[in-house]
Amino acid sequence: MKIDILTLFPEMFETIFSHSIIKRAITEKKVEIEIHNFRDYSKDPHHKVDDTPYGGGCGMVLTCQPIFDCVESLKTKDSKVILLTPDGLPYKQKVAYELSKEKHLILICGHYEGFDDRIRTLCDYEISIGDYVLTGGELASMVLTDSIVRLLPGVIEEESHKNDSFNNNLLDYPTYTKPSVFRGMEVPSVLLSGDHKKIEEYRKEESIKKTQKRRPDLLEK
Ligand code: 6GU
Repeated sequence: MKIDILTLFPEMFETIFSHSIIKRAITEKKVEIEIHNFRDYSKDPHHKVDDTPYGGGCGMVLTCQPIFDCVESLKTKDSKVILLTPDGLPYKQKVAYELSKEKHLILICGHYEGFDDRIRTLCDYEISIGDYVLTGGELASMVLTDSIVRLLPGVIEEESHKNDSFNNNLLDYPTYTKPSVFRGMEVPSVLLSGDHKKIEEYRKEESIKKTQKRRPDLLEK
């Protein structure tokens, strides 16, 4: 998979993908991630990328030209263009799975007070990562990239994302490791029993109990 990210703040991405699983996915060529400063595409003599809103109001609005030119220079028949915006569709694990099957993603990070609404015509999807407002789409594009790359074939064992929270609308069961007693807190004895059928039942029950307690909305789906 190739992921192109359009931003005015490329420095924000310098370390985020240089660690752990995403770093390994890049080294092993499971994914290629490229950061583009769309200011470089501005045809304005001062490389301006924003202007005042028609109709008045406060703040500056991202203009069409640099973003259109940047997207059009990257886009192929295999591309899906995604705008990160608080008024987009809520991002869910199911969407991450769907996007992980694509060959090429182009992520556009909005910034400042907003963007010219005609930029939406470039996009296949508009996505929000939650009901709160960020200063820009950069963090959101990092969230999408991380959650999608871990699902690419060979990046982590499929067995480990089969049990992820939100699969089957259930939260994860609790896990433990050595020692079996820490400061008087004991690991549930069933996990030490070696009875795999019982362990599986216990985990399923714990998943359901936790979901009922913390996220009953998931069970209603
Ligand atoms: Cl994608 N962008 C911004 N600016 N704020 C957000 C968001 C995105 N998702 C939730 N809040």
